Amino acid sequence: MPSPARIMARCAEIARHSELANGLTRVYLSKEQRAANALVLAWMREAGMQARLDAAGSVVGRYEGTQPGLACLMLGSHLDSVRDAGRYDGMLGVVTAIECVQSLGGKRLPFAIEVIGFADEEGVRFGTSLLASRIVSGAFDPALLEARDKDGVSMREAMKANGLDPDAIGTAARRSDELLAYAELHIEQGPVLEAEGVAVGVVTAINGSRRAVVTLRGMAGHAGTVPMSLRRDALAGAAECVLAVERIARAEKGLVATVGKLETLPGATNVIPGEVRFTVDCRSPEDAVRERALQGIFGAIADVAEARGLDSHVERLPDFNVTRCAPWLMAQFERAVAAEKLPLRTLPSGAGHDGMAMCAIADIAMLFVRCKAGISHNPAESITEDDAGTGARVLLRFIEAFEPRGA
Ligand code: HGY
Ligand code: MN
Ligand code: MN
Repeated sequence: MPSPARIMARCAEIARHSELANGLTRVYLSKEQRAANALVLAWMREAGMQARLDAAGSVVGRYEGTQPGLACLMLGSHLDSVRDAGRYDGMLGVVTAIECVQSLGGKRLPFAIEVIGFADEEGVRFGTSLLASRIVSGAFDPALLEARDKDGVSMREAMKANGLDPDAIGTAARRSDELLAYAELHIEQGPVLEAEGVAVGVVTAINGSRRAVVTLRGMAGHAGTVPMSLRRDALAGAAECVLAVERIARAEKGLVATVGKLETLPGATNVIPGEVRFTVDCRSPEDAVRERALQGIFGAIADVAEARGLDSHVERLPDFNVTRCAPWLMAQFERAVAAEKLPLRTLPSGAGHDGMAMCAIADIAMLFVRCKAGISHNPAESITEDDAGTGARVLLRFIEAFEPRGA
């Protein structure tokens, strides 16, 4: 049986690899990620898998089926984190999948199992989410190799510093005939399961999302000499935009929009901000609602810029439409939940996940595990050892009873 204690201990152990002295931040291609990858590679081998890094730096473990080379049930999640994160977002899914393979105790199934720890899902370092799963699903845009992090290091340079060949990144892509399905265990990151006293939930769909980077340019000036009537204050304009984002999102049920990052230039107490760059993250269970809201947001930004004599530029980042989980896979998770004599709860995911990219090459499914007060992207993120065990037992039942589509 899977060991809940070992799952919790391993999530704690990975969490120690952080660029923060007190807290967890682990970004793509960092030295902290190299250390975490080494741990996960060792655990995969201990569980009887061949384990390797793929060309993008994601960790991949393979457990052969009854004969070598069979198509695989791919289980995964991500090993990077947001800034000042919790220790379960991503890591729980990878650690639990390894624990389930270990629990097979050498038993071979009529399919292979692969466990993948995606190296970059949050997009903290280079600003683009689902980077590693888009590479695996063949949707990588090579222009991203020139994206630079906050220190001016390009993805290309960071890959080389990690011993990876940027020009070989395409070899990490997988063909759809190699995968029977992609399944991910993840904390809910929301309050529903806890509110209803349910340990696990079967995900129906992942809300669609779009990110954008907005730049407002005004005129830097002396804080002591420029009269208020003559200012083109980029930060005051950005403040109006942030409130417009909130107002537009509040007007529609199920819609959420967030300005998570805002940079002010030149950033001195006695200088009127000449330039501001901020992010917009907009999501909805309905694509049309999200797109309509974004048109409203971009229109409000243009109006504020015009009224204040600011220049505005909106860079739209890739968007992901609502991603539906495959009913044939949901049914197999529901059977596993029933076999554990647990109440069944199905629910959508407000958070984004790698399945939004992996659906390009495989049908996807997700199993949520209850988390305390729904808190996530926050060091207070937590789960109970009991729920870690419940999630693992349901995932193990799903694996052992897995029937490829049309079987
Ligand atoms: O942003 C998200 O929903 C995910 O945590 N990357
Ligand atoms: Mn996350
Ligand atoms: Mn996540």
